[in-house]
Amino acid sequence: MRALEILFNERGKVVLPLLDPDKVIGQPHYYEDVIRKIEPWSTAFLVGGSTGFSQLETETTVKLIKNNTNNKKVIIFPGSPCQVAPSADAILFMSLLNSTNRRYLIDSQVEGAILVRRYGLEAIPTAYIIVGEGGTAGWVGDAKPIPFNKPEILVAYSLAARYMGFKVIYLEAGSGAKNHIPFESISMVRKAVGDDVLIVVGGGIRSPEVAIKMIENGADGIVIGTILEREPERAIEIARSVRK
Ligand code: 1GP
Repeated sequence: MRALEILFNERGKVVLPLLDPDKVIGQPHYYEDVIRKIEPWSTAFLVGGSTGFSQLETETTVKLIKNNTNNKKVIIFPGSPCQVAPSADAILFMSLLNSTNRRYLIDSQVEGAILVRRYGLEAIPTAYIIVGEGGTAGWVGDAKPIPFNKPEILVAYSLAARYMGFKVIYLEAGSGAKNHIPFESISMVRKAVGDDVLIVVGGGIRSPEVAIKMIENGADGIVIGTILEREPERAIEIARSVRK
């Protein structure tokens, strides 16, 4: 089954643990254990990061996941075309819609497209939208982050994403963000875009309560990165609460 189909089949309980090659590479044994523990509660794995771009390290991380899981899809969440890795199953083929830099809107995609075809990766058309602080992704991606208190701007971007044919809308508050995407914003985006598009939310998710409320407000799934690195047991709790 294709990765996008799996995501749609699991909508409302999609859990995407995110592994950053830049961190995994330094302590592979620690992450092997983390991967094995979170696997039963995950839909698929994301691999990517905003710094230390390297195909070699991304590929090593993809393989580490493949070797420690049972048939879970590994999806690249690229910070750069250098993270297009041949052993992955799919890639969030993203445009950072609120970037002020055409590199993140289209140029990197043009560079990466050749590799995506060469390696036979499934491209998942994804609108990436940065809200609030935006973290490293916002800074590196030259984003003009949408203020938390301006959900109507987020709705306009999300509608544009839908009309442009994106299949996934990724609402990003930034890795390790103090504040996650507000519940009301998620609910407004869901009402605006209807059910044709998957809504994935990430950045600053640190508790089961928050994750569940995001789903109740219309998110199809969540991405967990920082909490998985720092407190894997807590990450598992979050994942379980969404999968119930
Ligand atoms: C970052 O949305 C992801 O791109 C995950 O965020 O690291 O805060 O979980 P966290």
